[in-house]
Amino acid sequence: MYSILHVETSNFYRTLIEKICSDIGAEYSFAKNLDDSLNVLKSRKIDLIITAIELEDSTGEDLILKINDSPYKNIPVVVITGTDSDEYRTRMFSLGIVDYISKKSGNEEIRSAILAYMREDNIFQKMAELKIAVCDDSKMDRYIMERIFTMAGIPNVEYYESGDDLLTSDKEYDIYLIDMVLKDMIGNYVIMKLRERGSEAVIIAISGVAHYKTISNTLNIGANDYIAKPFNNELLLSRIKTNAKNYILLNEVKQLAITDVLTSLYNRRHTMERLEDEIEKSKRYENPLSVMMIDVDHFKRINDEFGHLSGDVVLKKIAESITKTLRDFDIVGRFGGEEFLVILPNTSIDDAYSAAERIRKNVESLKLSKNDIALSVSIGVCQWSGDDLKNLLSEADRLLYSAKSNGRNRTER
Ligand code: GH3
Ligand code: MG
Ligand code: MG
Repeated sequence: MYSILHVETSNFYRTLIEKICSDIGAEYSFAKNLDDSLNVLKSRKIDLIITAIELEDSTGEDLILKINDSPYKNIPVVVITGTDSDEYRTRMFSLGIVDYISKKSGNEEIRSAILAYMREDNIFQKMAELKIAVCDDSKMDRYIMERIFTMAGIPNVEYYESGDDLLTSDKEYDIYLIDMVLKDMIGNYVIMKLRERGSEAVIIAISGVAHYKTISNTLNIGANDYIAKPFNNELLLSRIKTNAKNYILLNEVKQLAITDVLTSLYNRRHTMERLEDEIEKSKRYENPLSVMMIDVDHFKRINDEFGHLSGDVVLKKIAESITKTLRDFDIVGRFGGEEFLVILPNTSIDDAYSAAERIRKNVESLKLSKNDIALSVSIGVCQWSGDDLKNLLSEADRLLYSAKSNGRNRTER
């Protein structure tokens, strides 16, 4: 949980910030003076410090100086104060605070500032899950970077001393930090190779050579950013953070673009794209490929009897059940309202039929808690026989409709 230490003497602001924290789901700790603040910092993990200027026994400035010289120096500090002048602001920012909010700002402004820091922290947590590769032939620089990452609490970093080691390892990373002058090749070659392979990772070039032509060329061939050596720890980290943030947000958007909101399955467009890919793969490797078209039986009745919202719950449950029944590499998409398309790579019609029967039986045994709605699906399943995508889908559809006309809760092949 995101945790805030508030250092303040006014009860009014104490109540205000405490209320904001409880609204946004952050943990609130309180201190009136320097010693209490340090005790709180010692006793629990704090993600953000908010301090006033006038404290019981000292000033916010004393507190910041004390923190800057302690193990807590990386915790962001925000000053909220009634004392406001350009000179004072400048002095506070020069001590490394991240924000300066005037007490004249409305509650909304204070609230959204705190919320923004909380989101930032959330991104940082996600960043800790990213895989990072450092490729640098200098042992010293690898060592420095290792220290920076360790101190920042970023765990998944691997180090390579040559471009060849990196390119021949079959590992993929989310972020690459690549020294431009390696012993065995130039960094640009490594970047080009990574992009050629289709990597959409963040690539940050690092170099002591800072000629504008070199830099612009490196960015043109596919680096996202460039950092000059010798680098400043904090600056290196924030450049990585900024790039990681864009990368995380972009991936979230990409994920949203292929996902069906209700069921979290792939949406129709993405399912079709995947089917095209799988048909291509089957052609190339001559593997069998099968598909299923699944449709919920009498779904209209479920909506009519129990309401649209219960209908939605049913769809989610069925989607979950289908996914659970299949293997990880099978592809499940929501094709229409209550219709699902399943792609089964490397699967013959016999195996696909057995899988379909498992799905059918699992759905049949699903129970919706209070109403005991009887659920079933009909399934058309067929193997790709060299036809194009359209014919494959109409064949699956035709089989689905004969399952319907033959009594529903059936699989036809
Ligand atoms: P059959 O056994 O022949 O498939 O009958 P059915 O009632 O399932 O088929 P029909 O195509 O007549 O009705 C499908 C219904 O699914 C109609 C539509 O309102 C409902 N539906 C489509 N999308 C959603 C959705 O997202 N949520 C809910 N609750 N209902 C949906
Ligand atoms: Mg139906
Ligand atoms: Mg239907």
